[in-house]
Amino acid sequence: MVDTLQINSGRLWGRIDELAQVGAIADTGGCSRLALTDEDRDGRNLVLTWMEDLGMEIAIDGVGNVVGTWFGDDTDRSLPSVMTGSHIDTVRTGGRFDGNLGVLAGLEVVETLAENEISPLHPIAVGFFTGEEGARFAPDMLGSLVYVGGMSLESALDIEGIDGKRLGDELERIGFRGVTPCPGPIPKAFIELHIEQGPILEAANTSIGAVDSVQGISWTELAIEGQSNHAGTTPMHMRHDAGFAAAQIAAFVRQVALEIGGNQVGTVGKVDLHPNLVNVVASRAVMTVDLRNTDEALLQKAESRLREFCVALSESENVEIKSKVLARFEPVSFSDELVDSVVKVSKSLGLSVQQMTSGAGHDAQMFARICPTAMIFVPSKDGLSHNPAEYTSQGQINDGANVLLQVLLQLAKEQSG
Ligand code: HGY
Ligand code: MN
Ligand code: MN
Repeated sequence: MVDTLQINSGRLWGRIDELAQVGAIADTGGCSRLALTDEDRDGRNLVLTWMEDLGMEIAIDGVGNVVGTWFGDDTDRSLPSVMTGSHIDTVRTGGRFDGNLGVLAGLEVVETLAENEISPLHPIAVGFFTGEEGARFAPDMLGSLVYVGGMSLESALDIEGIDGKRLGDELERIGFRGVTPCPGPIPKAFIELHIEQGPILEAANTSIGAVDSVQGISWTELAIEGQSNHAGTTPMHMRHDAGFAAAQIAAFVRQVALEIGGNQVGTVGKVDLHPNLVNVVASRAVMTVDLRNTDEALLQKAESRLREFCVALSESENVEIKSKVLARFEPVSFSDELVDSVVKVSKSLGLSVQQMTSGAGHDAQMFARICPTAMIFVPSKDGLSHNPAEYTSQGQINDGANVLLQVLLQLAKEQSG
């Protein structure tokens, strides 16, 4: 009986642990696998092995997205896949669940169907998409953006990383410059399981989040040109201090987020000073600003407040400030019907569930451009993520993966259309 089918919790937990050993951060449960590094390559090869062991047909596209497709004995190969997946690249201080859970739970669903000889009508595809974090090569959700046709392959390959490397060269170097064309085949539907990475579900003591939207994202790089000078001899009124300007901007980002209030958030996560020495007034600062809001108009307001602040600051400090957009995605809404099925399946499994938006960006928000899409969240302990101490219990993982199993089965066993 498919309704009572359950995933193998121990097997999924074991794979999460095994993948977390790749790029493991010592003395923590976390891992560091920035996109297209050796660690990412090793993680990719491990997951590829698991896909091959499941007899999946593997497609690697020009930007390194990997999609494994599984066909049951009675699957109609002419039908579009029902797709799930996420990412296995991490931030530098990554946890073991962010992204990895969605990919490995997808494989677990396939293995559960295969060992129970259940053959859905539609093929089931599990993907991991290149550079979802955007931390090394911006924007975030890069691979899935190319997969859905939101960015050309050529422009993606020419993206320069924070270390000056070219994305296409790194893809070649790790052996994941595939030949499958981009954009990729349009799935019947896309459903992604992910940890919440925030405090909402835990605070509400709710097991499942039925995610109906993703907030807007605005990433800007600011390059501030001042003048290096002696930290001791230069009178204060003669300084053009890029370090001071960067600090002012970081403080302003916090201030404008609090002033706008509501769902507005903002942070400065990266600042590089030059020459970065104790006794030299910094001549140059390169920094990033991450602004987000569920409301597009308010996000634009935050962006224009930042621009105005930078204009005033460049005059008062007599520095030049140049800005470059690293990522800009408007808020995205998911398919009501698919969100509803996440709610219904959760309830049928006796799980508490609430509808919610996502504060983080996800590959699903790109698939929402081409097919019915939704997400399933499970709680994050203390709301922590992008931190090696990120944690979700095995029971909570189990709940989320069983919801994914049933939603995928519903989608895959019906006739399309
Ligand atoms: O930045 C994000 O929201 C995601 O972690 N890529
Ligand atoms: Mn993620
Ligand atoms: Mn992340």
